[in-house]
Parts: sequence; structure tokens; C-alpha cells
Amino acid sequence: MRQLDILVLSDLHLGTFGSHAEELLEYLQSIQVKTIILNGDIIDIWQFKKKYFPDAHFQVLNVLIEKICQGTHVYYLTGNHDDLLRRISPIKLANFQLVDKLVMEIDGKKHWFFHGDVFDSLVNHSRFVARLGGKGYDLLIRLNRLINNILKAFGRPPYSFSKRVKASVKKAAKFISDFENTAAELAMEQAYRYVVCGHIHEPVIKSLNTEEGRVIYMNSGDWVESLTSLEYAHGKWSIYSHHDARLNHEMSHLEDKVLV
Ligand SMILES: [Mn+2]
Repeated sequence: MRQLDILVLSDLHLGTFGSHAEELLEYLQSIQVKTIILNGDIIDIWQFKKKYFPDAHFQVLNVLIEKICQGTHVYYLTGNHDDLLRRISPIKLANFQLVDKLVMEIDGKKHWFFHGDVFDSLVNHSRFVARLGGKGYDLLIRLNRLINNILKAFGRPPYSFSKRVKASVKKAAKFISDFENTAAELAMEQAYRYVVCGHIHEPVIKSLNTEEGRVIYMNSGDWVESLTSLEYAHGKWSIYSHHDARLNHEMSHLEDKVLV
């Protein structure tokens, strides 16, 4: 088991078809952690259907409750898909807390955690554009290229679809950078040098320049597409990627076989 000081998870969207609960379970069972920050959209109350809450989704909640019982500090920060919880927050029950935002001092540095949907009114976007993060982005570019290659093979000019795709990709990129910059500026205003969000399903750790100085912006991604988290151990933040971890695992097995 790997030992972590802090684990940040967001956008699990438990209770929806898109949630990769089995992979998350695998991950949660492979780590030991002192503090867990659930940064919003954990249980998807919006899309919640009584008929759909598979065993693996329950197991994720079970593992989290087990960890609370074993002494892990768990902070549940509300998101826009579990915003009903905002009616009852804040709540503190032993080492479990339900809050809307959180300021935590980590190795002497103040970190500001919140889901990020508060920017939805500030940052101009549509749900469609918001979904165009990460893989959707790549896929659209590839699809665009493929279509144009086919058209070219038939001696026809590129389809106008490419322009539309480019416009929406640009919009998506702008939405993401607007979100990140807004978070950084708001953090700077309040003298927080570290800001940690979820919501846009775009995992990253980066340094952003604001007018008043640098801010470290982090996003834990999601367990719908990217299957990522933020981990704090040995005084350092890093992004965990379940896809990469699996690949490494398979590679090491393969190497073992080759060596034998
Ligand atoms: Mn959200």
C-alpha cells in the first residue's frame, strides 16, 4: 500500500453510467491516506436514479466510510451536482466534515479548496463546451483530420465542419483558461498562493501569473474520463493517473515475464 498525506478527489459522479467506480475502488484500496478531500460532484444527485446505483458505487462509499472510522480525516466539499448538500452544510461529525469550501495549511502554505461551479456565472460557457475537455478535444481534432483526409482523397475541398470544430475547440480552450485564471486571481485577492478546484474535469498542476503574483493552480480532474486525483506525499503535490498506473503495472508484469 502506498502512503499518502492528502488525497484530493473530485467529480466521481457516483450514480451515473459514466462513473468509473470499479477503477476508483481499485485505487482507493491501494493507498493509505491521512486526509481525504472530496472536492464536489461526488454523488450525482441531479442524475440520480433509484434504479441505477451499482454495487461498485456503493463500495466506494463503503471504503470512504471505513476510512473515516479508521481515523482518516474526510472533508466533503459540495459541488453543483450535489448542491442539495449545501442546504445542510456545514456539518462536523468527529473526523468528517461537510463544507462548501476549505482553507487548509499544508506545510505552512495556505491552500484554498472549492469545487469551482461558482464561476459558472462569471465564465462564459455552455455545458457542451465545458465537456470538451481533454480527450473530447483530441478526438475532435483527429476526427476533423480524418474527414478532411477522406475528402482530399476524393479530390474535394475541406469541409466547413473543420472550421466549426476549430471554433468550438478554441472556445473550450478559452473556457478552461478563463476558469483557471479566474480561480488564480480570486485566490491571489485573498492571499492564497495555492488554489485547488474540480468541476471542469481537466486535471492539472500549474503555476499561473496574475497581476499581483504567482499562484499554483491545481485540478483533480474526474473519474468519468480522466480517472485522476491529486496526491500529497513527502512534501510534494502530484497528479495520479489511473490509466498511466495501469499501464506501468502491465509493463512491469511483462518485464517480469521476459526476465523469467
Ligand atoms: Mn461540477
